Parts: sequence; structure tokens; C-alpha cells
Amino acid sequence: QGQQSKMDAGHWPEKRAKLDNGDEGQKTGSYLKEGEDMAGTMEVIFSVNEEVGALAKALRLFESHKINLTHIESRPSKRNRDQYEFFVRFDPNAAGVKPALEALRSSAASVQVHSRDTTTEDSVPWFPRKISDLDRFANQILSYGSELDSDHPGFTDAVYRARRKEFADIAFNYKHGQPIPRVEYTEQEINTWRQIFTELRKLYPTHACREHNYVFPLLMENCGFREDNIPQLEDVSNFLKDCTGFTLRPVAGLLSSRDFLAGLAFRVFHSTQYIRHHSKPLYTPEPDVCHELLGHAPLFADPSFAQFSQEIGLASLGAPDDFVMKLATLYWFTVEFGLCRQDGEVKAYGAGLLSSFGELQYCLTDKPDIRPFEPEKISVTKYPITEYQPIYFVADSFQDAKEKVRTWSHSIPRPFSVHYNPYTQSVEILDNK
Ligand code: HBI
Ligand code: NLE
Ligand code: FE
Repeated sequence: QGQQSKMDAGHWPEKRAKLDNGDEGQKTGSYLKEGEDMAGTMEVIFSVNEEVGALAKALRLFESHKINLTHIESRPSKRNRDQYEFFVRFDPNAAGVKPALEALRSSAASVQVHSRDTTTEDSVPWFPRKISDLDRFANQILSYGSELDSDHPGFTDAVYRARRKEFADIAFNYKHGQPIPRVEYTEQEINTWRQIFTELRKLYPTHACREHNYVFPLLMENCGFREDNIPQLEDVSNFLKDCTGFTLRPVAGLLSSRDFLAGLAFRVFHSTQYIRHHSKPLYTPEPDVCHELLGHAPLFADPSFAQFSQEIGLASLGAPDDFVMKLATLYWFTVEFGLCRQDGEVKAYGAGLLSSFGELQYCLTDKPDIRPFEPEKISVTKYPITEYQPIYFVADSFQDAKEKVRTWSHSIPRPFSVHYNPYTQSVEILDNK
């Protein structure tokens, strides 16, 4: 029965943490201005026809409805060459928001509303449009929930909790473009890493996919992957940037699926920097630095896999909640727990397998249920998050998985499509029609 409820939970607890970092309910390291948080975010992108005073007229609508704009930007419109596109941010709780939007809709050439809380009808869920917008996720981490607590030896260990807070503060204060602060890991932490590193390396030649085995020696040469050293996120991030343009940014804990997947759209991977509790080195339900660096990092160095990951991210931007959930499930059964066929054998490429000595062995035995790669089925499959997976899906290749997921993702209802511009590191929104 306990087993069943875990299966039903399926996803990480989607509840915002009261910044669960030791200071009960206190916003440590929060960088947002007083009174501004993500729930209070509403953005409107509108365009006006090219005529004198068109923008001033639109702005007067906000003024006359007493809406205080906290941000405004203008860009040439990507949809219509004769138009400019304006982008404004304000507090959605102001009384005049509804009538102001109605008035804007009747006078502007086009209006699109992006809102963090999707209670407003016909608004698109907010999503980052440029890479530095990811800074806004920093204090949006989820609480661990009772489910993880029960499996978490670290939460009764005061020393471990205090250490976790140090890592959380690095992530809260981090801004796009900064180098990721280097951390001096303790003897005990290095010891945990050593056990995992040593055991996993024995399995990789037989259990890991060829891409992982190809990149691993490069990480040893370039990034300090050694049994007696926990690599620094900054070094790994720079290495990945050279390989595929992927970068890491430190994160204090779990992000919601929506936020986490949005990072991938920019080829940004949110990475934890802390290590799992020393009492249980060979399996943890939570991501930690071993999982990120041994499991994820090698695959993000592969161009085809990098593109696959980014496409999942792009598909998630502004998608309705139920589709974000489906994309998170696809992500789970591929990037986290995927198997693939190579030279007639089944190998692991999912990071959750490649960082867990126990599950990496288990996944290639005849115990789990192995199924073919069909996105429409995968996207609705339930999974447990705190124990070995009962079901895995096998891809024929990253190329094949990518094409199948791409085809499936055309079923996501969105009034626009998105295009990533790598020169500006921003997402361009294009009309679907
Ligand atoms: N947040 N920090 C972090 N790391 C993850 O690996 C992660 C996450 N949030 C959600 C998530 N993974 C996935 O399980 C999917 O929901 C996307
Ligand atoms: N179970 C994995 C491990 O022990 O490394 C982590 C999975 C994170 C999703
Ligand atoms: Fe992961």
C-alpha cells in the first residue's frame, strides 16, 4: 500500500519550499526586490502598429488603470516587420489589470499575457525568454516533502543540514555569467565520492552507453575526475560549454518540472553542488553532485544528446501544465533512466542509472520490465521516485528518440512556436499561424 502511494505520487512534490534551509521560513539569500516574487509576476508582450504615439497610447492604458510597470523593453517584432514589440512586467494583483488588458486587446496589434500563476484565463504560463531570466528561479525550490524525508538520512544530522545550507546560499546568490564558486569538500565528503566513483567505474565499461564511455576519460584529463577529488562545477561547466554549449548553474534543491525543463531550452543544466549523506552512498532519491557529474555531465558533452535535451526544454516553454507533466515524464524515462540499444546489447544512458551503483546493475538484469520507445505511452507512465524503477524504455538511438519525441511534441497545444537564438541566447516567439 505504501508502495502504491509512492507510485501515484509519480513526480517530485510540486510544493514550494519555505526555503527549507535551516532558517524556518526566512528568506536567506533571496535576491528579489521586496514584494516581488515569481507568483507576483505578470508579463505582457504586445505590438503596436507603426504610427506616432502608438506606444504612448498603450502605456497610458496602464497609467489610467493605476498599474505600476516594473519593467519595459522594446524589440523589433519577429512576427511582423513593420511593428515593434513591447514587453512589460507588473504586479498582477493590481485592481485595474483586467480592464487594462481588455482595453489593450482592443487597441494593440497583438497581445500575449504570460503569468506565473495561471489563474487568469487565456494567459500563457510565464517562461524565461533570455538566459539571464533563469536567475529568477533561484529561490523557487521545492520542499522535500514527507516522501523524501523518510528516505533521507541527512535530515536528522545537524552537521549535514548546516553544510547543505552553505551550498544553498551559493545557489541563491548565483547570477548568470558569474563563475560558479569553488567549494572545498571535506574529507568525509571526498570519502563518499571515492566509494561511488570507484564502484561505478568498474561497471561503466559493461553497463554504460558508448557516449558515456567516450567522454569519461576526457573528464578525467580535463576536469579533475579522480577518486580522491570531487570535480568543481565551474570546470565541468567550461568543459561542456566547449563541447556542446551546455553550461551548469548551481541550484539549491529541486526545481519544479516547469522551471527545470525551461533551463534545458537554453542548454543550461541546473546542478546541485552538495553531496549525498555519507551513510547511504550507493543510492539516493535526490540529485547530488555525484549524480550530476557522473551521471549527467558526460552525456551533455554529446552533441546529439545535447540537442535532444534542449528540444524537451523548448517544447516545455509556455506549455499547459498537463503537457509539462508529460514532458517531465519523458525526461524521466530518457535523460534520467533511459536505456538504449547499441551493437545488439542494452546499455544505460540515464543519469539516475549512471550515478547509482545498485540500480545500474539492476536495470540490466531480467527483473525490470523493458519496453519499446513510444513517446505517447512513455509520457503517461507512472514511476516511483525513491526506489529502483520497475519499468524502463529502450531507445534505438538518441537520433531516433529525438525524432519520436519531436513528432509527439507537435501535439502540445500552444498559440506560438519557439525558436532558440544562440547568438543572443534568447527564445524568439513565432506565431503558429
Ligand atoms: N530539479 N534541481 C533539480 N534537479 C533535477 O534533476 C530535477 C529537478 N526538478 C524536476 C526534475 N528533475 C525532473 O524529475 C522532471 O520533473 C523534469
Ligand atoms: N538514484 C540516483 C543515485 O543514487 O545517484 C539519483 C537519482 C536522481 C534523480
Ligand atoms: Fe538528474
